[in-house]
Amino acid sequence: PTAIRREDYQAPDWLVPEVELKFGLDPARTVVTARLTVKRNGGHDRPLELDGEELELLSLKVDGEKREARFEDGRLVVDLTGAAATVETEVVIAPEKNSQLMGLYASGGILCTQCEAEGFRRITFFPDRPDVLSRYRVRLEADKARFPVLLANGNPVEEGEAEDGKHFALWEDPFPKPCYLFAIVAGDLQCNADRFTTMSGREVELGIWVREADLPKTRLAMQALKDSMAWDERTYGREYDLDRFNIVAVSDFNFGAMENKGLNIFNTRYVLADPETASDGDIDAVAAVVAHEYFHNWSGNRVTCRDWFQLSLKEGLTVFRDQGFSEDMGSAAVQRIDQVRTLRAAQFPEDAGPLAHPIRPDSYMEIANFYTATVYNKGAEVIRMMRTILGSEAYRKGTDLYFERHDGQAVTCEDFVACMEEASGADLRQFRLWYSQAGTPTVRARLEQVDGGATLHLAQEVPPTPGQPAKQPMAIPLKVALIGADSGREIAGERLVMLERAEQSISFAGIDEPAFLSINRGFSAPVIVEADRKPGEIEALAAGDSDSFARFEAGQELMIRDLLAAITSGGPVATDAILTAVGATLRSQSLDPAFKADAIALPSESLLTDKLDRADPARVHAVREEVRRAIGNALKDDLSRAYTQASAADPASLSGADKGLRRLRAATLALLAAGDPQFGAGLAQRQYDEARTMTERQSALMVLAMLGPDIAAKALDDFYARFEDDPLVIDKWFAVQASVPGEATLAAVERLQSQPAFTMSNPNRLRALAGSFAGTPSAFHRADGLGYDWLAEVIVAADKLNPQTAARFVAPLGRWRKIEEGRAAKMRGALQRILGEPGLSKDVFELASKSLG
Ligand code: BAL
Ligand code: ZN
Repeated sequence: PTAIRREDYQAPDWLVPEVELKFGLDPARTVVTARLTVKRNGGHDRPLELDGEELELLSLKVDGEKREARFEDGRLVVDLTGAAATVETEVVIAPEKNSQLMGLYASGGILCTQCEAEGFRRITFFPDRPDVLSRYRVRLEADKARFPVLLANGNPVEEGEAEDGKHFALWEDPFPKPCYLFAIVAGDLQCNADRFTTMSGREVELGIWVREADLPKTRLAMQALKDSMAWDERTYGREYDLDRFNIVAVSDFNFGAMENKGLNIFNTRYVLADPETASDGDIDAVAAVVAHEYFHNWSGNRVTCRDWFQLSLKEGLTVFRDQGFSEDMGSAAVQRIDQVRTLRAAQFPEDAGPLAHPIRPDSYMEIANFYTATVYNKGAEVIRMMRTILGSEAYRKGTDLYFERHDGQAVTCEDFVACMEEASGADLRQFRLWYSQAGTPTVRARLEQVDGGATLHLAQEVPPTPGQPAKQPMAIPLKVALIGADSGREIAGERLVMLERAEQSISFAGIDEPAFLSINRGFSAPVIVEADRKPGEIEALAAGDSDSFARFEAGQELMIRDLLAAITSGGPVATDAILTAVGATLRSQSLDPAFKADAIALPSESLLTDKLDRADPARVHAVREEVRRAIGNALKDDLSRAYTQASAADPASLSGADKGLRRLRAATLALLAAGDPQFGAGLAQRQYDEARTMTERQSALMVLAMLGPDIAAKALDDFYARFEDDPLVIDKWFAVQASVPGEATLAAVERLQSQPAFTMSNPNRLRALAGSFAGTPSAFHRADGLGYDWLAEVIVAADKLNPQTAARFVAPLGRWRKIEEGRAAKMRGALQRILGEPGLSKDVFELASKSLG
């Protein structure tokens, strides 16, 4: 496979202003008739080239005349003489055979589509690129008994009966859109219907379409949708624009959800939720994803991407928008900790590894591989930094300008930044490096105090990444405050420091008491801070930094310091500072429970591994367990008290306060069980037996599973029997067992793989097993390398069905540079075996070859 490069972009030779599609829907044999109005774009004499994949062409006509088809490099080439033409094709596709879940496919009796990024070419011949925008008119015809509901983008125009027990529906979307936003659905679905009145008084019919049995589980998603619509009006001045907004839930889905114009298609996982079957985390994720997809209506659909290198234009911005929604709907402080945790777990390793790429990549073999934490989450951090630098008001002026100027266009990241500059008057020339340079910058900080003043010395370094050996200094916005070492109060209030050079010093006047440095408050920049700390400084900040994120961060820094010292020295851990910090957090009368839960959690094994040179995962696990045990033992009384208090959460309530209590209950239970397994087993079993919510049940089940298979057997059996008919909960049953630390987990995973309920063809189920296993370092990194072999086999087998989902499991093997040489060699061996497979997809080939790199 060859690489496609951003710098090679060329405007399309032909535009397609109008598209008329007719679907004769049948799972085995669907006939798609397409009538494209094409217009020559500029003064060239090149033919029209149409992408197509796995299409059986029945006929081709140009301006009503039959033509012989000609193919070059897999594309249908149509010679045209004039400035415009009508091109008609008739093709056959087989949705029920489509295991890639790209294009038109069948999921549990429902026919549905996924076109982003390049799935539309699996439905009909078309210039499948995001800068070709068309108005669509779509006629669907299908058996009425099997497919009573027929949906497409836009507004419904007509419906009626057809021959042989069939019926039809005609839909029109008045907004020109790229084909990746095309969608249709046919199925036996029921609707949770509601309405929303927009800020200008337009009535919108809302529908969430699911299988009848799932209707009661759509209430929370509907509420989230209405909240999102109102929030986008309030916060960004963005109003919905069609008469209908439909969401459909399907069980087999590669992504979390998809923002097709007026017809979002969702993975059931992000629609169906109630407290009995979904954890609080799942419920929050439903709201965030519903918001995300809805917000795309402006950031992505009305203004779209010129080419796929610009993916972060819509994804970074939309993640930032959904983060803002979640912050406003819940606790902003806790949300920010969660966001940073996600970034560190998923994006920092990407930026530090062989797959590192800028948020606007320069090249790709398979675009599906670039729906990454870098493009999404670091992309969101880049937008957030712009808001921090410009201020909220100028940022909003910038987005207003962007949406107004580029409405109906396919544009670039550069266009967005230009709007921000124009609206604010700021100079973002250097800031643009965030779009082009990969790698997480490290900022070294040292506070020097002399004679009534303080100087902050900063230095930055951006590490080399594949294809980018040398980097320029970035523009890094750091929120900084000084905290009195004795008084504990802010002696220099928060200010924004712009670090723009490799080294820079900033003065603070009137500082006449010893000061501690609170830096990167609120995580104002996605960087790694390495601060020179005075004795007692980090402990003091962990106990009382006035910024709640910085306080959390100081606690983490303290834990990381002591854990890493023990891991590298080979000796026991000095736990005093950790115990003091965790104890104080647990006993605090002022901290909110959700924050407490975050603050007492130890940094993950992966995060510790990332900070080490060639780590031994078994050693990392052992040291971390030793600290968990020490906390559980030494703070048993504090933990028990917090556990009991947290047990007062109202099971019927989804308020932030009650969710926070449940979070703290789970965190304290896990530590109690680490300290005293027998006591913990009793407590967890009781919590399981008495659970009224999935949050309580799942956290108890996880603790039991970690205590051992015999201890967990009863609860696992009960869990399966209780939720046998609920695939999303059975995914949890798989995930819990595959997430148990230790080398014995592989055998359990192999047994789970041969369960009748396991299937590789369902991405959620595959992720529940393989994703959970590969995400559990002490299970995956067996010294004998069999964990790697297992994953490699799964990747090869899954690749034959669904390359996009299979490729998602390659990255854990690519982290070999971080792991001690014995295991690293086995990881490389597994990658080599994958690459040796004949017929490997582009998706897996690209990631495996780069990972070996
Ligand atoms: N556009 C793909 C799914 C999402 O990011 O919303
Ligand atoms: Zn998105």
